Amino acid sequence: MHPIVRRMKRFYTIALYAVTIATIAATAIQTHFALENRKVEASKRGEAVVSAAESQISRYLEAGNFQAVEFVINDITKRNEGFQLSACVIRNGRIVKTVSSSEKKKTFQICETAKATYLSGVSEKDTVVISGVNYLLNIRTMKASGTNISNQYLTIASQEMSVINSSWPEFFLKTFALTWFVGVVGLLFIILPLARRSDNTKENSLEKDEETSDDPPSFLRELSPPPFLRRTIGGRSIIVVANREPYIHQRKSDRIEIIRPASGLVTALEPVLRQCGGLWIAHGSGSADNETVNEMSEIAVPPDNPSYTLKRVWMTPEEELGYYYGFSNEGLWPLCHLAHTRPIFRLPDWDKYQQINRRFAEAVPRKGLNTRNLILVQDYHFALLPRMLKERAAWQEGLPAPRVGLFWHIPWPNPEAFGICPWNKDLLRGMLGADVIGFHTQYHCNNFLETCDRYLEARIDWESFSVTMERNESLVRSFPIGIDTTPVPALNSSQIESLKSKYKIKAEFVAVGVDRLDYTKGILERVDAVGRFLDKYPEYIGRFSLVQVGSPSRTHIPAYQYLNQQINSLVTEINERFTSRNNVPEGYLPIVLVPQHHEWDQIKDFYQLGDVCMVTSLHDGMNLVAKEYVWCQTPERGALILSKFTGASKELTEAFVINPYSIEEMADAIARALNLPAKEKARRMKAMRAKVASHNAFHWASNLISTLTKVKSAA
Ligand code: GDG
Repeated sequence: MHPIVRRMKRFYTIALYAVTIATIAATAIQTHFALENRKVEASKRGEAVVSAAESQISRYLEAGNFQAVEFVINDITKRNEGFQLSACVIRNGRIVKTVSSSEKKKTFQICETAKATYLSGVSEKDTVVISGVNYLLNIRTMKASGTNISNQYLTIASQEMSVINSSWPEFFLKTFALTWFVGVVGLLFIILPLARRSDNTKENSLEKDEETSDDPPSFLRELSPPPFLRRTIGGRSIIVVANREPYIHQRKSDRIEIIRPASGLVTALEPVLRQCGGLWIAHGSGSADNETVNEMSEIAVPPDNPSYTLKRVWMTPEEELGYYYGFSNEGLWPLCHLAHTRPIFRLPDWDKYQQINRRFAEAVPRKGLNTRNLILVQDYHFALLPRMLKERAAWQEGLPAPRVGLFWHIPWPNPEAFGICPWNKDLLRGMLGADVIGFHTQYHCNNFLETCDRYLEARIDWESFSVTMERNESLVRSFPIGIDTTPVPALNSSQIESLKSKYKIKAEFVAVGVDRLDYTKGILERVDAVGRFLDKYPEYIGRFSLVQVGSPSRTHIPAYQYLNQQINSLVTEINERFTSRNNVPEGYLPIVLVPQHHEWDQIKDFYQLGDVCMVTSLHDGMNLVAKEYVWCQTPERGALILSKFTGASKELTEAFVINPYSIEEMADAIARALNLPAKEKARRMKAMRAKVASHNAFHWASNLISTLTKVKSAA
């Protein structure tokens, strides 16, 4: 949500409370004085009328003209104003007693007074005339004989007058409702259009908003954790264990460069630690990493505004080769992704995997840890770590163990596929040391439970979705991950043009792809689909380009080296095919490949360049690129093509959901996305944007953490 809109909402809520309280007070005061005034005025009017009438009555009574008396009294009553009551006792044709209300007295008191005064000394023979005028009630007048009737009349009058007394709350409520309604409607009329205007302005030009705002621009602003996350964490300390570090120090000749790695895990988790503090334990993989830490191998990060601690764990190149490139990325990565790359499991790699898991377990501090601490173990690099943490000697010696959560960022395969791994049982046993095991989708949770059912002697509870093994119960839940939804400044058209000229993009229509160069991301299929699109829709030759941003990844692994070669040769082939024609603009390339790492600020710009974003993964736990594009691109411009094999496709249903194995389907989807009417484009993008905003990285962390804080720790 745009900060101005957020501020408006906050202001609106406070204003609402203020108006309500002020209205209550004002109405009470107003009611009091208005009623008093009315009574006083009514009394005065009534007094004047009645006293004039009384003298008439007494004259007529003296003359024995009861008809005239009745007429006068009726006349007073018809005026129906003021509350006054008078009672006359007539004996032998003379008024022997008159009781009249006095100014300001409440009428029921008057009635009571009249009754008391009148009843004393009145006999059966006496004639009684009672007249009453009341501005609310039409009190009848009476000429009667005897106590009973008069008494009855006074009782009626008395009861009716109590209505006047109850008119205070009634009057109050009416006035209050009216004032409150006027206040709120007024606020709505002022604030809502302002809020809407500010939202629209943001879509078009966020920079302008920020110029006029008192706050610093959004990209400089440090967010504090949203209240729901602060509540969930409730003063607990968080320890993240992940292979990838959020900041890598790299030596570049005589200076040190800080790099933010291309990693979905870092994208989602780093904002959480940045806002909540804690400890991030990761592999120190940069060439200058050990020059920048203290004797505990720790460094405060982010470098420009430290808010949490990064602790680096060291490993030799040989260990990295076995644990990271070997077992994790040649074994588990292809095992969990249905991308038709054969997993490779080697015993030495398995040894290194166990060894490094143990080293990371040792890096988790022992001192002071108890059940209030939360250890969030990340991903397939650390399947053994949860059990190792639970078995640590210190905790067995009586100290309560901290709660351990394991989040698996990649898909979980079916039991047959997982059975390929020679150490499948060891991996499962290791994972089941965690109190909570999370996946992106329910489908992966189901696969996991079925896998445990197939390979372990463990109690599987399909009702509570948990697995109990060796006294530890692990809840298995889906926690779809999100991104940091800090507002992104919109580029104006001249910035977009200069970006195009920087990357030599000659086309009118641009599709973007942003990926780690990985065979699971369907980059070859995407490039192929662009070729097919230009074949099928030749009017776009010279007018459409795919800009493929690719961050080199796991380049030590032969499968990745081979992928890079394949991408390069397919891109070259397609570019040659469509640029050898006569009528294409000079310098035009159907596919602009940018195979290098970029900073986040540049990635954001690439997203805004894309009329279309292509996410064509063959298999993906979630895929954050899809969410980032939806968040960064303005709704009027974007369209998302999204593989149905991503976790994101379960949420972003307004995308063009495609099968990346169908080149035809992808080619047609590009055409449909480019030709989508602007209104429909905006509708789809806005709907997806709302979903991204309501399930951001903080919601993900909050859900995971709150589940973890609720479980009963076994140790
Ligand atoms: C795993 C799962 C799951 C890309 N190039 C650069 C760069 N990126 C950033 C993107 C995005 C992230 O990398 C990639 O996100 P993915 O979701 O595609 O993630 P994977 O790395 O495969 O991660 C995946 C994810 O974990 C989270 O749970 O969604 O399914 O495979 O944020 O913007 N970032 C920078 N420079 C680049 O050149 N800085």
